[in-house]
Amino acid sequence: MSHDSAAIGVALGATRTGARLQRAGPFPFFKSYVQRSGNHRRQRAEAFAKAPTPSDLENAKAHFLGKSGRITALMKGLGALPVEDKKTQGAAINLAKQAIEAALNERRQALADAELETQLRAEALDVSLPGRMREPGGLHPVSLTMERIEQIFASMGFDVADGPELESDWYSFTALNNPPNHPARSMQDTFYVDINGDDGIPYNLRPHTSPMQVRYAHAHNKKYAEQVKSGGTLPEIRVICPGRTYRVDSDATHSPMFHQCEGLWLGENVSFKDLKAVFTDFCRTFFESDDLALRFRPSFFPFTEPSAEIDIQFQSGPLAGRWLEVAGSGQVHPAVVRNMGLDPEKYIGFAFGMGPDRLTMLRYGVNDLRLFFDGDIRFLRQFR
Ligand code: 2NL
Repeated sequence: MSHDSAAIGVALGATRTGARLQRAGPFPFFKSYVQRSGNHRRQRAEAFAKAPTPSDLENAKAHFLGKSGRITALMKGLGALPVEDKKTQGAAINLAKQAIEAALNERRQALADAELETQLRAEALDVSLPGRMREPGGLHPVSLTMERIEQIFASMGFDVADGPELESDWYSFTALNNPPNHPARSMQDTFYVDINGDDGIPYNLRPHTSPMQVRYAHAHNKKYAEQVKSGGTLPEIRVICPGRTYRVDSDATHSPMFHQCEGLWLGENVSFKDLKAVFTDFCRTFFESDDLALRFRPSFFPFTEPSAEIDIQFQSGPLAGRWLEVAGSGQVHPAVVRNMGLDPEKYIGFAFGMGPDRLTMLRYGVNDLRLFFDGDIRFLRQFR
């Protein structure tokens, strides 16, 4: 507003010149202009100052400087004046015009400033607010369990092996004493892909981690072949194989993708007693409880004979007294030992398979397996 008044001051100076000239001349047009010029100045000042938006301001400008604006009309009127007056009046009009333009620009700037001010206010940053922190990541609860299992078995001298999730029919089934068309294959009904293996049978998504133990045994034999050939003994095979596995199954307790961790201990004198000792030790360490009871319940698996389910029983806590199945196990079937490239008359041992998903549910009290695979951060962040 005060800037506008300053601009009007300039305009006043201009018209003062016009007024002096006016007194000397007999031209009613300019007389009336001078008489009204005070009003014009006020009107102009108000018209500009009141223009609330840039487009209103441009309309106000048209009122003075537009095609049929007042200044334009004055300019047109000049033509009728004598040459001397043309000069002086022309100069006066120009000064008035400049003053109008100055006032106009002043207002334009003020409106632009106000707009910028509003925008800055709207986009204001409160730099005193604490920043939005990126949450630290964490391991998935099942990964925590896998790492825990690996660490416990590693402390008992077991190697940890890894292998392909896409397997040949031989490694997934045949090598494990599960010949084509055997009804026991339906226990591990899995997914097949559109690519055939060398045997003409489609590759499968491994339904258990057992193929990895067979692969590990082959690699082990190869590694020590020279040593054995020159009269040495083959070191025992002690390995666990954790990983993703697949079966056609999906409900609250089964997921088409799940996890397994199998273990194998083969040597010249490895017995069921060793299985009991190793697995009891594992369970007590895993569940951090010394008064955990174990039960080996007779069962059937094609790759072990005899076979047993392993149940555990907590003596205290929310699950106390109930028998909970945690693993399958057994003495490795002689046919499987042979498929591993070893003489079943010489090598004997045990294998077991457990579900890290289920162990995670038991350890943390999770009641629906699907929570592990939904990817809901509200569930997962509880395990950090
Ligand atoms: C289960 C059953 C089991 C095995 C897995 C195995 C592997 C080889 C040879 C012999 Cl290479 N056996 N694995 C043995 C018995 C049971 O798992 O229900 N797991 C969750």
